[in-house]
Amino acid sequence: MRVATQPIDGQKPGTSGLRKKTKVFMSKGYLENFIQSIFDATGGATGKTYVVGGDGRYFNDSATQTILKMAAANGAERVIVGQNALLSTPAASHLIRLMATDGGLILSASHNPGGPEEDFGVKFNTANGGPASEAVTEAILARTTEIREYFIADHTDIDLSRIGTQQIGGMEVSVIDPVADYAALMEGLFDFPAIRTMFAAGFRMRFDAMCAVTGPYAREILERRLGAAPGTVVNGDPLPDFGGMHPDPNPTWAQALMAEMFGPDAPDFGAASDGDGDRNMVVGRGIYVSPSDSLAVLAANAHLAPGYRGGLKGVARSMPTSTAADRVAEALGIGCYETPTGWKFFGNLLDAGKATLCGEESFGAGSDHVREKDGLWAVLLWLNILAERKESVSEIMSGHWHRFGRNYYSRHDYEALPVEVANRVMAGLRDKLASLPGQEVEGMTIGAADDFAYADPVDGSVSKGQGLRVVFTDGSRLVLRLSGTGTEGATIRLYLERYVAVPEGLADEVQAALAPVIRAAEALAGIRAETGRVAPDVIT
Ligand code: VG1
Ligand code: CO
Repeated sequence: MRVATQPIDGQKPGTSGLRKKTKVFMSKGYLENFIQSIFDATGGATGKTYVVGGDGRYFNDSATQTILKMAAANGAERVIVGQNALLSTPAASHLIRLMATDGGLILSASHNPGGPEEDFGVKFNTANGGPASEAVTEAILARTTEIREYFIADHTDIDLSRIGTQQIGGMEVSVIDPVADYAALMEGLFDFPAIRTMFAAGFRMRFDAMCAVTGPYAREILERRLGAAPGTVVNGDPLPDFGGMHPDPNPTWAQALMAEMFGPDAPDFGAASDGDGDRNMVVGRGIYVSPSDSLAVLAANAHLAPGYRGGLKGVARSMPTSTAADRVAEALGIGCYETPTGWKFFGNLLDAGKATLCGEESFGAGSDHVREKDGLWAVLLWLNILAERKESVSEIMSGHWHRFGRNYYSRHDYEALPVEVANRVMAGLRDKLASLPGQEVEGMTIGAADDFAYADPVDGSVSKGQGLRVVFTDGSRLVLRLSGTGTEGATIRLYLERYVAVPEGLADEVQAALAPVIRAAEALAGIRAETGRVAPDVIT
């Protein structure tokens, strides 16, 4: 069936897909226009196969039905969909590759809250399993501005609870177990017997799935296959509103986990994942591991896991992520790449075999096993390392810092700012960048300052305006950029880093260690002065 439509403003994909208020996505033609634009901008859907699934948030199921009917009407040959429309982002990436499909549609606004009053989102991944490149998202956006019609099959809803094959006209719909293939992939990468032995010997863990998509994956892998005690996984049932929680695994939003890990009788290891299962937070007994440090530790120890025994080809990190991983890459004698924020920039490096491990300061880590960051993968690699080294998380961190030095690191988020105020702060700093080198602030000398631009070493494409950075001669850094995943106002992210070659000890207060850099940021960018805010909304 052909339906006439009109272009809708603002369908511009951000850092990771198109995210809007759920009500906006549910409004007439909104989802349909965007999906049709994806098909149109990528050469049509005729004869193609896709993977479809989402994180279980409100509207996930009916959006999936719409997409299935649209794929059928656009001539697709087959769609593989997770049972009950569920698929974590890394599991979807794996299926796209495993089944050699033409791409996938992932329904998620990731770590943003879900529900009728909250957020919804759609990500389009290409045949390599990774997020669409900027060139593709720009073509999709261009199509949304000229779209006049979309196609949708007049068909009853598919029973997505029933595993097996059904038809919509000439298109096959394969409803599959969302967990099985992913769990098998993990079993091939990690030493499950060694981890199982560790659990059998009394190792205790808490995994907070935050009522999001990772629950069924974590229960199957941690409790059933690895023998972790029943109840290890909490908040393990995906709920349309994530149980009212904010499924963002950081110390602020995963408060209950943090309290348990820092409380009496804490388990040996704690972890949490986000809405769509691509993020992870790792906590030891009484010690929080920053994502930047986690990436460095994973890089330094990955060879202990069977999947990485041959060593790493290289490491890549987003520009705002701390340089802790760079020190490991240097010691290992492997390549190190610095990309803009967002997983789409890692795809080429992974495809070209330049990098094996990638990571972002925003609780994302992953490898060349898929083309997305992967929360549970990071947790399993940590478990494999713990099982091999037979040390606690704090012993591993302390050993790492003594060997490589410590990159104190923190991110300060100022959320829901009026857009013009946020833009003014950014413009203020951007305008003075050229004059900064050589200046002294808070006893530190500025060595370099720029607006980060990235030239992709594989395809030569250039991405400009990826964050303002100020680097001091002692290796300290501050970075300022605007979030590209929010749905309300603007969020300024301030990233802070200070390197200390000989760390004084584990107990060091990170914010105190970063105090001079925090003061320098205020002196240079004046976020608090300009916004009237007295403190960040979220500190990670
Ligand atoms: C944030 C993070 C970024 C991450 C992106 C998607 O983007 O900072 O590192 O890749 O979310 O993650 P932004 O533009 O708001 O800073 V997810 O878990 O939403 O797929
Ligand atoms: Co996510």
